[in-house]
Parts: sequence; C-alpha cells; structure tokens
Amino acid sequence: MYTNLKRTLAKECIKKVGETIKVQGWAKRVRHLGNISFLVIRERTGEIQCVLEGELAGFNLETESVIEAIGKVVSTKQTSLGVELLTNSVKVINKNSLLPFEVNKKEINTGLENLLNHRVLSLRHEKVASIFKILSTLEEAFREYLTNLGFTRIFTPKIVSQGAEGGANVFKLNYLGKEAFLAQSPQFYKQMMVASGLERVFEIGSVYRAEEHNSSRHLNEYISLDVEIGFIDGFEELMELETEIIKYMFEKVKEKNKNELNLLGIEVPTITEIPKLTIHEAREIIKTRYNKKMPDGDLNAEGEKLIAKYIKDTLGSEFVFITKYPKENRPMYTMPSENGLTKSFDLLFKGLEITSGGERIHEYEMLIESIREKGLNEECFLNYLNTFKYGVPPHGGFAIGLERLTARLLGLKNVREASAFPRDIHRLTP
Ligand code: AMO
Repeated sequence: MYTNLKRTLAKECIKKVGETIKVQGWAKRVRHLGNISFLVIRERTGEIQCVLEGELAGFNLETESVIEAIGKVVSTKQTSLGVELLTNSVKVINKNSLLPFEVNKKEINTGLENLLNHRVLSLRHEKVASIFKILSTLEEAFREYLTNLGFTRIFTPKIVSQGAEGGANVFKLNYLGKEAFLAQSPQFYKQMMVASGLERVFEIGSVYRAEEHNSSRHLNEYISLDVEIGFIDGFEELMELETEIIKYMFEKVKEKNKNELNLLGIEVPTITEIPKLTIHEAREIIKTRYNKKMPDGDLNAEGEKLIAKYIKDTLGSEFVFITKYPKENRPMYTMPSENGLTKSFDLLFKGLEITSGGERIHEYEMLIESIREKGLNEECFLNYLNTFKYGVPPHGGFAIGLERLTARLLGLKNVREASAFPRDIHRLTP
C-alpha cells in the first residue's frame, strides 16, 4: 500500500503533519516502555522519533542499522522537530553488526587512533561530523570570495619533477621509470599561471609532505588553499587580502553552521584588523618576556604559542602576522628586502602557523642568483625559470592549510581530527 511513497527528510516532517510518510536513516536509539517503544532515526538533516505501539513495540534491532519507517506525522512537544511519527511499519534495510565503540552518546569515548581506524563510524557522531561540515563551509567561502573578486580557479599537477619548497620532506615516486615527486605545493605552477596572463589565481588541492615526525600539527597529505596575484603594490597587500578572505570565511561559518558551532561549543572570533610583528620583534619579545631562545630567524612551536599569548593579552587578537623573515629561512623564490630580510610573512592563529606567503622574485637574473645562493642547481628548475624570460609582473601570494585552520577554529588538539582520512607517519589506511 505504501510502496510508492518517496522518502521524506527529517527537516521536512514539520510540513507534513497529518500525512503518511516514509523516513529512512540509521537507528540511533530504541527505548522500550512496555507496550510502547520509541525509535530515533538519524539522517543527514536531523533526527525523527518514531512511536511504535502494539505489536511493533517489541521491535528490536542493533543501533546503527539502516532502517525505514512509515507512519503518520503528528505534532508533539516532546521532540526538537516538533513532530513524531506514529509508525505503521518499520523494516531493517541493512543490519549493523557489533560496534567497536558507541557513537550515540554525547561524547565518543575512545582514543584518536581508534576513532581514525573506524572513521566511517566515528563520523556518524554528530560532533565529529560537524568538523567536516564546517571545513566544507570554509572551503566554499574561500572559493566564493576569490571567484567574486575575479580570480580564476586553477588545477595544477601533483606529480612533478622537482620539489617547490626545498628541504627533504618530498615523496619520491617512480614515474614510468623516471624519478618524480609528489608536489609539496603548487607554488611554481601558481606563479606560472599568473605569468600566463590570468593574473589572479587560486587553487584548492592536496599537497604532500614527507614529514617524518609524529606531531599534532603535521599531515603528510593536506589541503592547501593557494592564492597568487600579479601586479601587487607590495607584500602588505597580500596580508590585507588574506585578512578579508578569513573574515569572509568565518562569517560564512557563523551563518551556515549555527547548529554545528553550538554542538561543539565554539564561538567564532570576530576579526577586525590583524596585528603585525616582524620576526625580529617577535623574537625580542620572547627573549625579554619569556626568557626563551628561539631557532635563528624563526619561531619554534613553543615560540608561536608564546607570541600568540602575548598578542592575545595585549591586543586581544587570536591572529598575528609575523613578517620579514631572513633570506636563509625562506625558499629561493622569495623577494628579498633590506638587510638580508625578505618580503614574506606567516600568519599564526591561536598559536599555530596557518599560512606562509610573500612577494616573489619576478626577475630572471635575480631568481638565478637566489637559486645559486641556496646552493641549488638551476638546471633542475629550467621550465619554471624560462617563465621569467617572458615578462613576469611583480607578484605574490600565500597558502592556508585547510586542516590547520579548521583545527584551530574548532579547538581540536590534533590536526588529524580535521582530516577525514589522515596520512601521517604511520597511517596509510583507511
Ligand atoms: P608552507 O610550506 O609554509 O608554504 O605551507 C603553507 C601552509 O600549509 C600548511 N602546512 C601543513 N599543514 C598540515 N601538515 C603539514 N605537514 C603542513 N605543512 C604546511 C600550514 C602552512 O602555513 N608555497 C608556500 C606558500 C606560499 O608562499 O604561497 C608554502 O607551501 O598551514
């Protein structure tokens, strides 16, 4: 009799009072109270309570089984939807077997490794799923903001002949008998696309870093939100643009993810202006205030936390730009400035670097010199270098680590929590 009924989603039930509908989802919980039982079905738009009476009250099943119920929608004050289903029939579409941990309690009571080992199941928990709904909004807002400004979205190769960022953390692979690498960053290609005449480009894509250490901040594969712009007036312009992008991303999360933010108990910071310190100033503050020695020309993880605390205490900001790193601490493509420094910056959010960026060298001879100064072989960069023979405008850009941004915003202790299927020093599955 009901076989032709289309599925109704939980969020639509309120409009169907008095009608017979079909709902489908996962069985979250069944409570038996004598000759009446309450079955809660969870799906992507919410939860619907099904009232089972008479013979149906004895209905039993494993929670998390896939289930379908048909019945009449009635108003009630007992559920957050304001309705429940007086159930006529209920059937198990696909049975669940034993769960490795409970996903329907307020908190998941298991460690991160177990949670990642059983990722599909842990994502059934509302709080865990909320992380990825918010991450999705951040990505969408980034794309939307730049598209509205006339940027072109680009897609560049992830199999490359040369690492762009230098250092040892590059994955080698066998490319049909030739040595190749997984891209550490779309750096060279985004610059080449600016030079092509597109001028303003962005890319959202996976990048790969062979990180050998086990840390709460590093993934071996992460999503890089990359921006590159031609005809800039100076590297300050890049920080202004990034501030506006992050403001927009946060506003969108506030607007679209009220439920998720509520569940996670997160208040999204309101950004006005982001303070700036040179790396020299930041190091001085850490030395005089906290008596800590930092690595040359840089901050370590402890330094990033201390400077974030200082900025929060003195200026009330969760963000700070650290600028003008020495040449030795930045890649060969970075535009130098006075006294051996560079036109570069990092952005810290709640004590963690979420962005690097800066102005790039756009003159061929200067770039060759910079490559040589780093002790690198220009022969390895021929294709990239050739671009600079054809008239490249002053340009610059930056990259935001999407998982790091999400993890900081949501107060997650480990960046792996913001990656659905993280790749880390030990993990290649699921
Ligand atoms: P950088 O190497 O600093 O710069 O990376 C930019 C941002 O990417 C994120 N990130 C990571 N996230 C998770 N796990 C990792 N192992 C990891 N490594 C980096 C961080 C970091 O700030 N080409 C330049 C960017 C540019 O100048 O445009 C680059 O890739 O959030």
